[in-house]
Amino acid sequence: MAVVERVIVTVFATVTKSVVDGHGHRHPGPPREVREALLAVTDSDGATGYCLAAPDTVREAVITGHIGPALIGQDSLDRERLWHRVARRQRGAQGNLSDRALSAVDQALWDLAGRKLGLPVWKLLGGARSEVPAYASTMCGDDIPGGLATPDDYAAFAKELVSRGYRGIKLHTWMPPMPYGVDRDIEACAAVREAVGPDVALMLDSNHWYSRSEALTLGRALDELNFAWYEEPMEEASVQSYRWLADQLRTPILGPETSWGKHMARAEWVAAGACDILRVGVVGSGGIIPAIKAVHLAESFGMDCEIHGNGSGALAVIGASLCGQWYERGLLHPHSDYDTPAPHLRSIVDPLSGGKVRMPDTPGLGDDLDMDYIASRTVASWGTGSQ
Ligand code: LLH
Ligand code: MG
Repeated sequence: MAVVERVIVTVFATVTKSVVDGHGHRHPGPPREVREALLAVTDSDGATGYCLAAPDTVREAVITGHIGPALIGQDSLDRERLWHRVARRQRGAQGNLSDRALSAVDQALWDLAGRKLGLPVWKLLGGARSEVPAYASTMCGDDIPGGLATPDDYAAFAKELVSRGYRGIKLHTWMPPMPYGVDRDIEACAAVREAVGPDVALMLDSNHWYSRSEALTLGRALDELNFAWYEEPMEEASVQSYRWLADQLRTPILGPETSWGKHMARAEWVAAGACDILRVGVVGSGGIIPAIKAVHLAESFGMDCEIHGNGSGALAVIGASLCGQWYERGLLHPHSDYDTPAPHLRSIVDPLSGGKVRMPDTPGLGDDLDMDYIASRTVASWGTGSQ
């Protein structure tokens, strides 16, 4: 048996071409230097697994106070047991041990297992499909000329996305702090349907803070436009509001995405009849372990589960099940280049071919980390365990 010997976080400088607005939405921007963290878990055989994360998510107190004590000396292949050891510490951590930290640790452990056993994680998890259709997921609306500033901008970009091979497009329309409401969302959705015709699947992710009546007005328009799903128009803590909405619309309601509560919250949504398609994320919902539980839950109820977000963790879960139709490729924008890897990666994990993305075939999660770049741009590191 090999045991976890150390957990190390390396913070490095890299470059992004996006800006984040005051409400947390990403938009295209000029190149700027940002800090990123690489979490590394190493066992007594010398096997290491990695996961990229925000430096604050895996800050020193989280690693030395919670992750180290839960992992060091434990069998490095016991992903399920170790996930519970970390998750149980959240109750007493006073908000300092987030689901995102739990996810980073869980992903690193899966990466370690895959590298050690010579298998991609999606194979290790079960192996169900080697490729999946990708939908183009747009950035949120903005006021950038030639960007996503008007319904016509969305329509023009949708045509461009179809010409790149996408057979599904999800609009993120204008969110706060942008000042628009339901009427403009409807105009954008109608313009896109008109632009791409009836055969392209369209989805909407809107606002996140509409009232019930606003969400219903918008949903009725989506019914007319034959949308494939309707995502997060309201605060997801109000499960009854989603049940109320789902009861009145033909368009399937998809959720929850941001709700706290891992797979257990998803079970509550299914039991309440609050969604028609289940949603879970690897990064936001606590890792691969809870995401797989949510996927199997949905399958047991004859429902699809669509995985939130892009990246290697999402692909691992999608490749391991037949439940769910799509991979969320994005966020995309007329002014941003999704296909050029960030400087700390040698290639992207999800190139598009014929409207589909193939599962990675390298052992582990499949992120093509440029370790030389990371080493040469390291600005800080911390960790726990024997060095
Ligand atoms: O609010 C945003 O910027 C997007 O909605 C973003 O969170 C995106 O990840 C999403 O919701 N995708 O489904
Ligand atoms: Mg969403």
